[in-house]
Amino acid sequence: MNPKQRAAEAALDYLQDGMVVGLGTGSTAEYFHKALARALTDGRLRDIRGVPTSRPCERLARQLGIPLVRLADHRPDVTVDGADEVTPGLDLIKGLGGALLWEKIVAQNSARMIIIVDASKRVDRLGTRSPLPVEVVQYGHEVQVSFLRSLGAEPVLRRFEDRPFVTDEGNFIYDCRFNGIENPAALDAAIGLRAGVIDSGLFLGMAERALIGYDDRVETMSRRS
Ligand code: A5P
Repeated sequence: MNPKQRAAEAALDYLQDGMVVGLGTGSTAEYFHKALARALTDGRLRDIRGVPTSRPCERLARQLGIPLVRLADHRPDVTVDGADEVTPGLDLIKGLGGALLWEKIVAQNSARMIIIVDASKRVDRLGTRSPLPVEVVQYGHEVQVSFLRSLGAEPVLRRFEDRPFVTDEGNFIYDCRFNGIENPAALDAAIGLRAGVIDSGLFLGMAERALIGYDDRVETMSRRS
């Protein structure tokens, strides 16, 4: 079993019958959806309902037969999602899959958030391995380049098949390279104040636990309180 799948399957231990589960987006989350679908078929788990974090996730969950509900009607007991970087304090960068906004809305409205990653995602400092995705409205998006540079980033507009990548909410994404983010909380606050910038892939203080997959084991990290 590969490390992503190993971490994903370990997350089943945190589910109980009857739970509403936030379904993450990305390749590791897909392993989790498949494991969850198997557990529902073989009776290991019953009456689980999912809240998807992207359109692709919603499509896959439907194909797998995982019952879905709306976030507006059901707050998840737990969200299980992947990440692009995880620090020892369980701060995260997410969003290389383009779903950061729905992912953050679902995670903020879940009682718990469990992260599933392979060991390559571990970092001592955010912004050292992955760019930080920043979602912006399309109107005047070019003016955000100088703003993002003023924060210490080198932003690149994300493209897909020769066009700007468009998120599920119809926005664009700038992938922002930092040489390590010195003060993630200050960066998060600055991004939050800027008109036209919707949100970033900084998930600070949100994950309760991370399941780190290796070739032969899963390591559990819990947030220091
Ligand atoms: C999706 O928008 C992301 O936040 C993913 O959860 C993250 O990019 C991890 O993806 P993988 O599991 O594919 O590495």
